[in-house]
Amino acid sequence: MYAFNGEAPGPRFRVKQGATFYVRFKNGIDQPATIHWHGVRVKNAFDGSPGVTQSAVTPGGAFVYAVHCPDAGVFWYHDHMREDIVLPMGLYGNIYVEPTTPSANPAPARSEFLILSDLLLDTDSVIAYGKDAPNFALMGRFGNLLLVNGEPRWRLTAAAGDVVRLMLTNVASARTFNISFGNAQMKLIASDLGAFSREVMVPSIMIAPGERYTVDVRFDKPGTIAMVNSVQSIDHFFGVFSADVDTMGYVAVSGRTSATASASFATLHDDSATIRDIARFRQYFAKAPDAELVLTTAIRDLPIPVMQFMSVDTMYRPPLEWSDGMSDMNWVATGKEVRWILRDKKSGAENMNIAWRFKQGSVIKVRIFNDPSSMHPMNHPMHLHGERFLVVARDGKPNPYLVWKDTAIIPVGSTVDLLLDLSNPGTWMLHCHIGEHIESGMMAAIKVDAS
Ligand SMILES: [Cu+2]
Repeated sequence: MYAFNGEAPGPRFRVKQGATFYVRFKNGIDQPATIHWHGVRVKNAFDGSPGVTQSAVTPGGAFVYAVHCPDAGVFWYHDHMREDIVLPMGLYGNIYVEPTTPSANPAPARSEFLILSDLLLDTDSVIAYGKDAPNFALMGRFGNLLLVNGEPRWRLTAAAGDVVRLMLTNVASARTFNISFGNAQMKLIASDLGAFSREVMVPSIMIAPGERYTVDVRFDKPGTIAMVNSVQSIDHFFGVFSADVDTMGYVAVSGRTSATASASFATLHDDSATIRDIARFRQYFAKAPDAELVLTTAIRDLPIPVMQFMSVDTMYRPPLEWSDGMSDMNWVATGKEVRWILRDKKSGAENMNIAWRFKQGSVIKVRIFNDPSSMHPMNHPMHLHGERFLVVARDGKPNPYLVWKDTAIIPVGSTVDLLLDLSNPGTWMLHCHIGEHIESGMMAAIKVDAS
């Protein structure tokens, strides 16, 4: 594995909102690297975007990052070079930014950070990565070993009645997780950059690569409760689904009485600070899109049987790719044959040729359409650096669950409206967070001019 300071996941940073911390980064691995502070609205020069905000730090080289944290929440940092390799291989860690004004809503006494990832192994080793370009370039690399905080068997102990706050971060290259804890009740509290405007009970928590979610979970009865990833696998040829459940860990709930039982668990609180903050943007919710993106792909030179298979008109295209249902074809496809594309609907420009330019302080609606008729459609978790956005509508329907985000999943065939709060000047990457997709071209840069 690769590691930060010998640890995978890397050390967790814990700072107060408004603080700036400095990181002296020395590259001790065998390939160029940069560090990106995912979700943190840092100064552009310290964003760690290779070729955009800095040149990659060569092996043996160094760079000092000043990481200013204006927003409270759960963030993460990772190497931004060859993400198809460095994400599964361990170059990630959490940043927790404590709010300066604590929420009026009570938090449970206990909290845990859960970093979700996966690793693709054969009997004795990690399956090799592509040298010059990623392999598994179609759906991305789905691991066959699921990890929580780098461990295959996560463990937690609790007392009956305990409410535990879990802060989840998905650092997997391609996998979207759907997490639940037996029948334990779960309340959704926060996501990427702070609290939801209103808490909501959820049966499970779906989390795409790059996203964070905070949930309160109540463990009512004594016993052993499995933490599971519960998804639907798909046979692409026949369009047949099958249930797929993986146990990622266990919570041992003892019969002793909880010392921390939270009486307010059943209450769904409003977060007045978030509501006030978002209220300023409501006037823009219904405006026409300022810019539109289409997500698609271009594929060439794959073996003929693979091309024939993928061109079958009746091949089933699921809105979400939960697992790798066609791994042989996926493995053989590399970033040389597959090009993933963000296309500006108006100009037709693609990826780094998209030259969007806005003024600092503008509020921009970007409509993203994930084209289901492309050669190989797939869900894409889109991530914007250095700014924040609201998902205001999905397929024309207003989204009632408002929270500030930096990453949002765009299912196949869906149209998603993002409202961007462009408060931070600089040139910021907008890209798919699937490691194999960004390394196969699926990125653009947005220029925000200082006002
Ligand atoms: Cu993608």
